[in-house]
Amino acid sequence: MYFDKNEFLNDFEYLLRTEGTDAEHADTRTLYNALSKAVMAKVFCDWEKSGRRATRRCGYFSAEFLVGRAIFSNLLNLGILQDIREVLAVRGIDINRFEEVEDAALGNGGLGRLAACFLESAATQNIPLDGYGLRYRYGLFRQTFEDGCQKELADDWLKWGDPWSVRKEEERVRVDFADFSVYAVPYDTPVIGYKSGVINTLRLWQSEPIHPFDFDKFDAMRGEEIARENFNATEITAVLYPNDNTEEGKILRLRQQYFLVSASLQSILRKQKEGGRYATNLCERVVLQLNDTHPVLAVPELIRLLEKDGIPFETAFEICRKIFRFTNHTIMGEALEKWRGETVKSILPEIWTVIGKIQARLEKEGLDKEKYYIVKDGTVHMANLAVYVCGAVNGVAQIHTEILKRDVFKDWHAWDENKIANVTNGITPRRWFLLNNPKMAAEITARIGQGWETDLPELKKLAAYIDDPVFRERFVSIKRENKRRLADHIRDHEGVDIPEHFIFDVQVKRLHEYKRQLLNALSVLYIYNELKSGNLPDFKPTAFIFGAKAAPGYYLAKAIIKFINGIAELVNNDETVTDKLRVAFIRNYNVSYAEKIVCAADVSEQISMAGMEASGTGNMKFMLNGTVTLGTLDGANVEICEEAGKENNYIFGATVDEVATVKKSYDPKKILEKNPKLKKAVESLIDGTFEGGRDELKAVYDSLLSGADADKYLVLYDFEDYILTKLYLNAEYGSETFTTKCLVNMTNAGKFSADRSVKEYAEHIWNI
Ligand code: 26W
Repeated sequence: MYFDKNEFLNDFEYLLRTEGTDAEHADTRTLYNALSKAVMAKVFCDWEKSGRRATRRCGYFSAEFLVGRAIFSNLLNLGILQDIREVLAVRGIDINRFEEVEDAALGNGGLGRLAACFLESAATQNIPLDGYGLRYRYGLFRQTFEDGCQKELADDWLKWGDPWSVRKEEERVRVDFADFSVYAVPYDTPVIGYKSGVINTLRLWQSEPIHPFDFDKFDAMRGEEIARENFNATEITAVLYPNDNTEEGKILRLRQQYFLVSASLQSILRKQKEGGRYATNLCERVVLQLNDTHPVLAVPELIRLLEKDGIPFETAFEICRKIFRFTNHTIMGEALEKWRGETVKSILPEIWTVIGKIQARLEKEGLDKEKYYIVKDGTVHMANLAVYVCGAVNGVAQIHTEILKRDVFKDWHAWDENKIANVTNGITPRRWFLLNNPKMAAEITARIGQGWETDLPELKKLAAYIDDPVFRERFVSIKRENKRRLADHIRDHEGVDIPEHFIFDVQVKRLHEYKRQLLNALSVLYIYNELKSGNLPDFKPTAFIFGAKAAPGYYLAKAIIKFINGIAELVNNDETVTDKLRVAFIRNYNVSYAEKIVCAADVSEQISMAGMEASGTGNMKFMLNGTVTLGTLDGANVEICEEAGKENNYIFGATVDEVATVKKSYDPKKILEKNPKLKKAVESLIDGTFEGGRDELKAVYDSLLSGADADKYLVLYDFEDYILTKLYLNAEYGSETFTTKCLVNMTNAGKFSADRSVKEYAEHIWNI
């Protein structure tokens, strides 16, 4: 891309004038929009070219794309971040002002962020991958706390404008439901590869009424009808469902899913028709990756569309097998989507008919009906539909894929043992290292040269510097600087002071029982009690930093937030421990906050019960930034240990096999009997230690000790090993050994680049 600073400054200032302002007077929003639009004007040409380059492309169908803030990452990838910083400085504008711009949070967590990383990596690696998703009016809720309880606020991300997208009015399509129809209007966003010249597309669909304003109806005073049509249409893409890992068979969600896949398929088919080629040739040019079950209605919808064009069912089915691929992201039963047949039938009757045909085809294969079904007892099982039809299915980390084969999809695996494959997740090292940790990146480049940014295993060359005192000193002091920056941010935003010499022990991720924030919380209380009793004289000062959103309807998750906020208040207001202990629950954890956190952490807590976390990707971000993992042998932690050595991390707890054994005869009460200090920490939930939230805390207590499923996630079982490992880490912190462990992790993070993941998909799954 051609770039000239003076020319750019002219463009930028011209755009400001069209808004009736100038660089000196414009507010952040106006500056942001003018700057972004000026950059957009520069990329159009390359964008156009990239779109025409490949004959075979992959479409990544996903209900979520958690892209975060676009501006810095786009400038970095275009190679003009420094230039723009200077151009702005000429007019007295500090580029960091744009940190005010809110994230596009069109996703819940891991699955949505993975989709965003994959798009960036694909563009960087010149892989023709386009995203297809939904343009939610409101993204994931903003979180605040009131009396320690989570409160949700609407995420009005569009108030900043959306200068990185282009509305493609002429490419709109109609989507029909049984009861009404709507338009789907695409907004295309460029996905800019890192210094690759390649720009792919993220296409997000917005729902709109067919008759924006119907004069006939208006004249006939049928205002209510107009309002109803407007509501029906805009409602579909109004808001992102905030559930992560729990299924909630809501009709509106079904509409969203169908809207996404119908619009995307129609626009893809339309392009194939334009090229004078169609249907059967589709298989040569298009492959579609289904990101979990959310877009799986694409399967019957494609069959429906092909049948309409005169292609027989069986041929259409074979086309689907060639075109569709499916990724599973969780083994949690409650997250495997199911739809009532009656619901599907009433809203999408033609889809219901096609699903019936697929079920009939499955029955003809002569398999055991108890094991192989798509519709059973009037319920549609979306994962089974995906596994039956898609040409390939994958899990997201080795251990997860093994569990899919052995357990979740065991019968399907027996039916076709070549269908299930593994592609371990990855993260983009551009956003998660170059951008958020530029000083460390510069130190690395100074030693091993450029190239590692797009070939992350090159980091292994750093092995030669791990014992170099100068390099070690640089690592420690840059980490210290990052910690200071995070501490400033936390002080300004959360009102908690964290001295930079404290150990920054961090757990940030969605709140879920299986992720066991409660285990961490209990350990903090335990340490607090021990400090008060004078039992931990050598304990090194530690700040426990939490960040997590709970699904609004997830009672226990919210109760755990309340509990942790209670602990924070107790600890932070107790002068007898201020020099040893701080607790901060940061508000509204999101992508931009994560960028500040992962380069400043000393400890990365990845403590899910073994077998539960499909992969995790936060774990990779911390590792890459030179942070040790305090974790279980779960998800990608297993592979982190393979790469960096188990001895260089702090691994504890029951393994997948042990979990299975323990669960056969588990009595959490017995654990408390044997461990009075743990018992004290647990009983603080009910003994009046905390004011307020009595019912919530009691519910947390009961989840550990009452009923047949008490302590489902073995919090109490794993506690002892956890606290010992945590204290062992605390003892090692600050030593040369500890610094070496950090560096060994950074050096061996190469495998976890999303560049590697997308290349594996391209080669083994997409055949691109
Ligand atoms: C229908 C409700 C629902 C919502 C979200 C069901 C399932 C989900 C996702 C599958 C949850 C999710 O984000 N899973 C995470 O995916 C990441 C990317 O592969 C993994 O790293 C995480 O381990 C996994 O929890």
